[in-house]
Amino acid sequence: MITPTVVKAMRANAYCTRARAGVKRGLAVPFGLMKLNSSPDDVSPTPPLVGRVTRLDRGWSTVLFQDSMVMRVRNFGIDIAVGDRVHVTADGEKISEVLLRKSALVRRASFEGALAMRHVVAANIDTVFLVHAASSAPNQRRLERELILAFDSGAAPVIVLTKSDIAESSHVVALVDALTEVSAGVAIHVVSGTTGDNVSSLREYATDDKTIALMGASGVGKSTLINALVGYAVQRTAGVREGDQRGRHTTVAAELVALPTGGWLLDTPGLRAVTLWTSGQGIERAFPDIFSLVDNCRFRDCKHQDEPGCAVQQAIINGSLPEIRLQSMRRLVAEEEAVELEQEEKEKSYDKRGMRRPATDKNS
Ligand SMILES: Nc1nc2c(ncn2[C@@H]2O[C@H](COP(=O)(O)OP(=O)(O)OP(=O)(O)O)[C@@H](O)[C@H]2O)c(=O)[nH]1
Ligand SMILES: [Mg+2]
Ligand SMILES: [Zn+2]
Repeated sequence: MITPTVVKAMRANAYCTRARAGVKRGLAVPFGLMKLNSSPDDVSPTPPLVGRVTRLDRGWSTVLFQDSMVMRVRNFGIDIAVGDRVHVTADGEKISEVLLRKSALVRRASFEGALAMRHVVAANIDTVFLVHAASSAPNQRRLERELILAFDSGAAPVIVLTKSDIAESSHVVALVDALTEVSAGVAIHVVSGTTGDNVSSLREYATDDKTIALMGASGVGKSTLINALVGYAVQRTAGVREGDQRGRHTTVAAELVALPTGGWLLDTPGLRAVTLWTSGQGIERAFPDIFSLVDNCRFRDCKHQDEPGCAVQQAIINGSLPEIRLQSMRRLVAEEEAVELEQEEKEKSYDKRGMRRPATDKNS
């Protein structure tokens, strides 16, 4: 059985030995990919095994196979993310194929001054836990961004408020109310990773082979929650800063952890900024309150500014839609359009210079 201990063992590099020993002995396939009892000359073509990328470290992928075999292989020039399902070359040296992703959590990489680049935070996920601390002030603007990313990923978002043990119940009620205003109908769970309170309400998402990615600011308690769900300390955690209660970026790389009961948890480093990538339906799904009003505007091309018969402006006037929400959506649409424009410019410059475009990313 794949246990968190097995996944952890990968870090110690000890796991490489099985595969490498096979290669050193001159076998055509890694030890773990051979049929039992077969000799080196008798390696019949077996279909390549599918492994799951559990961690990435500077050009190296850690890949976990179903029989608990773990390999550390090169990923030369390929677009790969934690959670990807992959094939490894017969010599066990590198990834030969990344299988089509069923979902991907993508954000804009935050390199200052650089052209827009996408960063796949997690691949093949079913649920995204958007983690906030129940003891902190509500951050509606951050949640809006996270919801867009989650909806665009193809996975289902769930809002999880941790640290209920140190939050006043009146504060939690006000927090839930504030977040519900912008939550697009997504379920909200209030839990404590430290005491384990209500953590069982999250188990319904962690069944079979399902994968849950946890996303949130540093210090909100993602890794602590993973430890609570797994049942023991599989991920490192650390205290928040005294002064402002912000985290210390304890988790530095995304990591996939297998649950002993089946299913997977994908821990991610705390994001300072939730930057958007080009969107599919994310914005529409994160702002259903505004999009349902738009249908009632008198003009089909209404900009929702000062046009007569604008249902959006009417909702702001009668107090059912906070103006800040419309402003926020406008900013987010503009941010996505800027990324799209940058991408178009990039493609044009490839065409002008007669350069080949980068290989089409089948996974994007
Ligand atoms: N009281 C209380 N403390 C918690 C809870 N969850 C996390 N903490 C504490 O908050 C601090 C940060 O927790 P982590 O789990 O490391 O936070 P993280 O979100 O993984 O942070 P990064 O890895 O930096 O992104 C630690 O001191 C935890 O003990 C909780 O439910 N209750
Ligand atoms: Mg962490
Ligand atoms: Zn309008």
